[in-house]
Amino acid sequence: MEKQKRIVAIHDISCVGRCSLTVALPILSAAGFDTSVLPTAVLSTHTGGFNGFTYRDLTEDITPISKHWQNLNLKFDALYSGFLGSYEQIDLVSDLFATFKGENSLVLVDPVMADNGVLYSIYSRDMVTGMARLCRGADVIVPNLTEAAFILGEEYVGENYDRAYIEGLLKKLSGLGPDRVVLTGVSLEPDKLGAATFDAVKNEITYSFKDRIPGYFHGTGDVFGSALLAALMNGFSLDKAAETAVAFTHRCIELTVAAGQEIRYGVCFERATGYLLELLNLI
Ligand code: PXL
Repeated sequence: MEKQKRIVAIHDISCVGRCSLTVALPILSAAGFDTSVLPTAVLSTHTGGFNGFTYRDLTEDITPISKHWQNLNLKFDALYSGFLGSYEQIDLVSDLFATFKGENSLVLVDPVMADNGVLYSIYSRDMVTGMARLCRGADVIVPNLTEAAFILGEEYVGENYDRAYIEGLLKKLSGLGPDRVVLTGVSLEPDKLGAATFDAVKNEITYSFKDRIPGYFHGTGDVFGSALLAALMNGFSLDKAAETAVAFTHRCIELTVAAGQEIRYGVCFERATGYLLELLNLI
């Protein structure tokens, strides 16, 4: 039996409303990885759809945690960051990447900060330059179209774009540093939604789409990022990993709609775990 790979997921804990760590940890664990966590903040719920959520920023805990891990000589096969608790965490997380990655480790940054043309209300504008900086040091980045435009200092174009626009974004984002870019929430026909990828080493752009399910589903970026990482860590190409993540995320949304679940609680990814393992060729 081969050695188990170790991943650290650096996201917040939203106690209620599946997203960030309550999504990344179960998905990566189910895919067979030893998954450690570094919580960036603790919220009573996520910020999209619940009023009056509590917010504890855990910035102060990062350095002591890192020091302890250094004493343990820890290294991770993958480091995966998402929602950060403060602007100050940008440099702390950059340092974590440098300290805890091994020679063949994968650094995946999801620059979680905005959607639908709007920066999350808890963040100020400096988070945009911060996330752009964090992306420079990543191997793989997974922005949505809003985050991509913001990182590049461009206007958000809404639904108003074509294939050339997407390919421009992919190449410009890769030009910042990461060899592999996955753009989420891409739609080139009204009834299809999915992702576009650029692998700079292969100089290859690919697309993966499924039928669009109307609505806005919370936490799906984290479902997508976790499935993408699980596939990459199983040796899938970027193209196949994105296809896996699109198929899994689509199935999670489908099951959520079929079950009539209240949308703000996130998607029923638990019920699609078997499907993910099939997609990953693990069962
Ligand atoms: O899924 C992204 C995310 C993560 N964490 C928190 C959020 C959101 C999206 O709204 O509010 C706290």
